[in-house]
Amino acid sequence: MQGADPAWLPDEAFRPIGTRHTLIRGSGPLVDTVHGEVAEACVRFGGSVSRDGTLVSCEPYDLVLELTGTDDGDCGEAFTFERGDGRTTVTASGGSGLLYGLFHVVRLGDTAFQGSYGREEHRPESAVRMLDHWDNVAVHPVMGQVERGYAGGSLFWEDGRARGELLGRVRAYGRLLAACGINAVAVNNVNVHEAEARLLTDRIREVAEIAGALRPYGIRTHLSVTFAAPMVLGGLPTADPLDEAVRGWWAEASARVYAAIPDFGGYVVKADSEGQPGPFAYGRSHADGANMLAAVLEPYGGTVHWRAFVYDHRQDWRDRTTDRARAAYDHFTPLDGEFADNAVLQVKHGPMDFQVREPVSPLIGAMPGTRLAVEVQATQEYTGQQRHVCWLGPMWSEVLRFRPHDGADGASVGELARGGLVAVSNVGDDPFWTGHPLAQANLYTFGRLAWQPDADPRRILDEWIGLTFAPGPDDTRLHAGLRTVLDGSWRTYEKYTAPLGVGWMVQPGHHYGPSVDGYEYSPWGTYHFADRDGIGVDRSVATGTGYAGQYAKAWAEVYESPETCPDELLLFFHHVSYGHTLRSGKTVIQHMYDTHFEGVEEVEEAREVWASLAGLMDPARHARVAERFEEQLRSAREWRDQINSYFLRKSGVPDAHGRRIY
Ligand code: GCW
Repeated sequence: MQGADPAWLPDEAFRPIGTRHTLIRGSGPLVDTVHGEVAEACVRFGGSVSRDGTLVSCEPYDLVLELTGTDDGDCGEAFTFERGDGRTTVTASGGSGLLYGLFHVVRLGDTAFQGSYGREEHRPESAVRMLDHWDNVAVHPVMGQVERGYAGGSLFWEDGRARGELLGRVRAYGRLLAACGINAVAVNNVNVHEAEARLLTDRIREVAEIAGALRPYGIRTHLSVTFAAPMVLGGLPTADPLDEAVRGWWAEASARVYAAIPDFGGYVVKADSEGQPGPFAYGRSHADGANMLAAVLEPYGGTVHWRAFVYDHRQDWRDRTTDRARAAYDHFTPLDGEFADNAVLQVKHGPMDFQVREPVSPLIGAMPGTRLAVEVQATQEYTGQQRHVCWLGPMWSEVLRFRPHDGADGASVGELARGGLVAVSNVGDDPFWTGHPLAQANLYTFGRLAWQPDADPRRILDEWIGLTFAPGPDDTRLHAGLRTVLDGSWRTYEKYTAPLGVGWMVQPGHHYGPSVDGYEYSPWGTYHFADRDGIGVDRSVATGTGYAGQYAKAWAEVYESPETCPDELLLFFHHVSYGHTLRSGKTVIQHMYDTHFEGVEEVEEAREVWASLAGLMDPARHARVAERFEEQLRSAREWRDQINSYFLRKSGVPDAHGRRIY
C-alpha cells in the first residue's frame, strides 16, 4: 500500500523468489493470492511463474508450490518444505498452508534455494492466532478512536464509518499478518458502545467489507458484541441467556451475520466486566451466557471467545481481604467442564492486567475441561505506549513456556492454550503501523510465537530484523545494533518502572508516566501498600489473601514464602521491609535505587546505539525512532526520580552509593 511502511515485507524480501522460476499447482482463492504474490515479485525482479504446468519457460523450476487438497478456504494450515535436485518444493493440503509455505520461503530468502533440505513438516501449534482490535467505530469521548491505541486512528473505522477508501490498507495489513501466521482478527473494541453494537445487525455490511479485504490472506473476521444486544438492538425486555426469545433473537441475528460473512469467526464477549452487561444481572452463570452464544454459532462453525477478565472494579481500598488477583480463578474454576466445545474462555496472561511483570494467571492449568485462549497485550498500555522501546518477546515467551503443574513434565501454557493465542493489536492508521517503528517487532513476534509457542524469541527477533531491514552493505553492524536496542528493552523498562513485581505506579486513566500513589486509594484493586517500613501485597495463604494457594502445589509452595519466591515477583506476593535481603543479596530498597539508575543508563546507551545507526536505514524510520528515544529518556528520568525520591522519603534509607535523589 502506497504510503504505508512495508514493515517485514519490503519488496527486497521477495527478490530470491522474484528472480527465479516458479510453478504453482492447484486452484482456489488462496492459491490465487499465492500466485499474485509470486507474479508481482517476478515482474519486479525478472523471474517467471507458471500455473498448473503450463510451461512458459523451458528452464527447470527452482520452486514448486503445490496444493494437494482443495482450497476451500478452510483450515489446512500445515505445509511441507523440502529441497533436492536443485528444486525447492512446498506442498499443502489447504490454501492457507500454501500461503504459509510461501511466506516460509520468503523468510528463508536465498537459503531456501541453496543446498538441500530433507522433508520438513510445518504446522501451527495453535489453531487460532488472533488479534483483538480495541477500535471504536465512533470516536469515544474519553478513549478516542482506539481504546489504548498508540498508533494513530483505527485501520478500520473513522468518525463513525468503515474506512471504505482504506480497504487497500486493510488488505496490506492482512498480508503482513499472514506473513507472521495470524489467522483471526476481531475488528472492534470489547467495550461495545452504542454505534459499535449495531455492527452486529444493520451495520454488518461494513464488517463484511473488512472481512472481504482480510479473506485473501486466510484471516477470519470476528466481532465484539454486547451481551445486552437483544435489549439495545432488539427491543426485548431482557437479555437473560435462558430466555427463549433472547436465544431466538441471537439465532436470527447470527443467521444474518453468516449470510453476509459465510466464514465469520464468531463473537468476542466482555461480560460483567468493568461495567459491561452480562449474565450476572439475571442470576445466570458465565457458562450459561457463553453457551447460549456458542449454541447459536455452532451450526456455522463459529466460536465465542468469552473473556475471563471479571473482577470487582468498585472495591473499597480500605478492605484488605478482597484481592483482585484472585478474581478470575474464583469466578471461573467452579464452571470448569460446563462450557460448550465452541466456547473459548479467553484469559489474560496474568491475574491483574497486562502489567510489566506479573506471575502467570493461576486459571491457566486449573480448568482442564475448558478450552482456554491466552490473551497478551501488544498495544503497550503499561509498557511505554509505543513511545518507549519495549520488545515483549521475552515476556510472552516466559509466559508461554511456564508449566503451571507440578514437575517439569506438565504441559506449558502454550500447550494449555487449546483455544488459541490472542493479542490486543498495537496497530493503527499510522504510516509505520505501530507508531513506534520498533513496536512492529512485537506484532511480528506475537504471530510467530502463536504459531510456535516454544520458539526462541531471540531467533524470531533476528528473523524480524533480517526481513524488515533489507540487505545493505553494513548489515552486520545494523543488525547487531538493532538487537542491542531491542533485546533487553523489556527488562530495561521494568527496571525504571516496576520493581520486583509492583505494578500500577502509573498516572491514573491514561496510564503513562509515574504516579506512585495514583492507584493506591482507588476502587480498582491495584495497591502496593507502601508505608515507612515496607512495601508489597501479602498474597500468601498463611497470612495474606490466599492467592498463592490458587497455584498447583509446587508453585504454590514457591510463591508462599519470601525465601523461595523469585525476586522479580517478591512484592507481588509479599509485603516485606525495605531492608529485606533479596535472593540476589541486595536489600529491597537498594535494588529499587540501583535498578532505577541502571534503567535510565540503559536507555541512554540504547539511544546512543540508535544514533550510530543513522545512515544504515530509511531516514524517516531512523528519525521517528530517534525522536521517540528523546521522550523515552525524558520519561525514564522522571520515573527514576519520582520512584527513588518517593521511597527515600518513605523509608529514610539512603542510597548506598550516595547518588542524587530528590
Ligand atoms: O487494561 C484494561 C484497559 C481497558 C480495557 C480492559 C479490558 C478494553 O485499561 O481499557 O478495556 O483492560 O481488557 O477489557
